[in-house]
Amino acid sequence: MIAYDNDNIFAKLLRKEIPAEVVFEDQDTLAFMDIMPRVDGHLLVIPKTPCRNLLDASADQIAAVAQTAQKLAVAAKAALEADGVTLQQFSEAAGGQEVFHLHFHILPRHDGVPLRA
Ligand code: DGP
Repeated sequence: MIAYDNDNIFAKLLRKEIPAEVVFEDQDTLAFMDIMPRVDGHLLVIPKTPCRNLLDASADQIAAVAQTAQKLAVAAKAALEADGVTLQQFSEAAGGQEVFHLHFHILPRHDGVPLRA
């Protein structure tokens, strides 16, 4: 496993070195708007503790992030009157990961509206 990089952008965001549009926070997780939304209401959920991706995550980190993701999926679907929700997670560059701190994408979906590239 590749070592966790403390200078990744979400680590900086957790240290409040860069701003974020935070929508939810609890003891273990933080959720904020994606800066390059692929759909209206595109959210990201991250654990507050260091974790590179799903391949590196503890059971506690997965549980915490999944619980927050479910909470926010339900809330976002209701708030945006969406028809469904897509949850995505990319691990390592080959898997499409660009920021190397575990995150789940929450993408509220409306019938017939594709994800932006
Ligand atoms: P990926 O690692 O491929 O799952 O994608 C990373 C996502 O993080 C991408 O949708 C854009 C988003 N992102 C990158 N930099 C920032 C940032 O500085 N702030 C926020 N809010 N989102 C970011």
